[in-house]
Amino acid sequence: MAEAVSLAHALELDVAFDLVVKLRKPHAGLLFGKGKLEELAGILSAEDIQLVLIDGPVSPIQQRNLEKHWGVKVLDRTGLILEIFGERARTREGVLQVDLAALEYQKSRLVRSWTHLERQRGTGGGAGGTVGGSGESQLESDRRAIDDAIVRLRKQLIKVEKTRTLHRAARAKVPYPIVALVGYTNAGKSTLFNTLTGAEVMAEDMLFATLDPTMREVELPEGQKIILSDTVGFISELPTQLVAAFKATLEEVLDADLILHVRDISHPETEAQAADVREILTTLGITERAQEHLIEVWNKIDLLDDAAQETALNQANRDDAVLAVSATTGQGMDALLAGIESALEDPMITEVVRLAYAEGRRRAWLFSQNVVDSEEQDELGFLVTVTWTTKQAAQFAKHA
Ligand SMILES: Nc1nc2c(ncn2[C@@H]2O[C@H](COP(=O)(O)OP(=O)(O)OP(=O)(O)O)[C@@H](O)[C@H]2O)c(=O)[nH]1
Ligand SMILES: [Mg+2]
Repeated sequence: MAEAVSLAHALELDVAFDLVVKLRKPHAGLLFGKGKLEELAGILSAEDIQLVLIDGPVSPIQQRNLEKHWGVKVLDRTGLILEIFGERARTREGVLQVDLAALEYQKSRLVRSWTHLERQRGTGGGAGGTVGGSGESQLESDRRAIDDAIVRLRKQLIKVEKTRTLHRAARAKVPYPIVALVGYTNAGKSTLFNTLTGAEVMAEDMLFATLDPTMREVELPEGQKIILSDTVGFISELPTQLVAAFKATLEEVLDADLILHVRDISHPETEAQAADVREILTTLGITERAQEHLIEVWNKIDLLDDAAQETALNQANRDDAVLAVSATTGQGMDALLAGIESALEDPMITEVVRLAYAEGRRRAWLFSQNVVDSEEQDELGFLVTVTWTTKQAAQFAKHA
């Protein structure tokens, strides 16, 4: 509920009241049972409420019926998140991506309603038949209009993405590894980005403060330079339309040499948030092995009490893949930079290894190391695509 309220605040809405409603069985047409429906109607009119946010999925029919019944606007979680993204989008690509996601959402919610049927053209007797004449219903023409708009947007997006691919290619010529910050919204990615780069990206106690990716150069203690990237945060039940629309942007994350998973370790739901982030990374095509290679940055340790802070620091001491920091006080920044440096010394690389049919044992070794992405065969033997560290590559070479 706290998160739902934060989402509302992200749109600068005044939250008049919040309520957890237990639904034993959602009503198909109205979501709520009769009693609850009237109880809520009473509160809505007493508080003069204009908008009801339902933090979960609401079917198009339920939404329409509830709006009619209560005389207010109803938004579900996906609708709300799309609104926030719509307000935040700044770059041309961001705007196009959000528009596309919103249209996909709208399309999935077109329902046959009475008003639509009444406006049906080309059917019905008499003079009605001359209007439009196609016999096409309003619903069908709405759907077609949305489809047309989607096609237009996709074309524009492809153009913008091409430009960005060029930029990316230019960056690839710079021999600096890319380090990407990912994490749940409000985890402190932008604050960390600012602390590490001296930049002034907007960092606020607000969900989805960042939408468009930002990159900056950072020098590590031993002089190695990297490019650090800050990007949009994740949230549980991130609308699939948004994941799809932002795929191009997020794919840059997949391309990073190292991913830092920034977590708000002081948040009561930190474990669930981390699980959501991992799930979204998987959806984006980040393999399990690549995820094992990422570094977890446990942020906001300044907010933990002494005992919890000690536990976090101990865990970070034991585990190379965990670093405990505070982006606001600067605690742990040196260790973080050093951690990035050593992780980059042994980066994951993907390559194709050729093996003759006689090299069954070497092939078995690859599988035992869990580094195989895929495999093909030709008349000479196996072509094994592997993702591994340089250390593993060297071990494999020794097995020759
Ligand atoms: N106490 C404390 N607060 C922090 C720390 N890091 C970030 N914050 C606060 O957490 C809030 C969110 O920080 P952001 O940096 O905007 O978070 P983000 O991950 O970029 O969020 P999105 O862009 O919305 O995904 C801000 O109010 C920060 O001041 C920290 O280490 N300690
Ligand atoms: Mg941010």
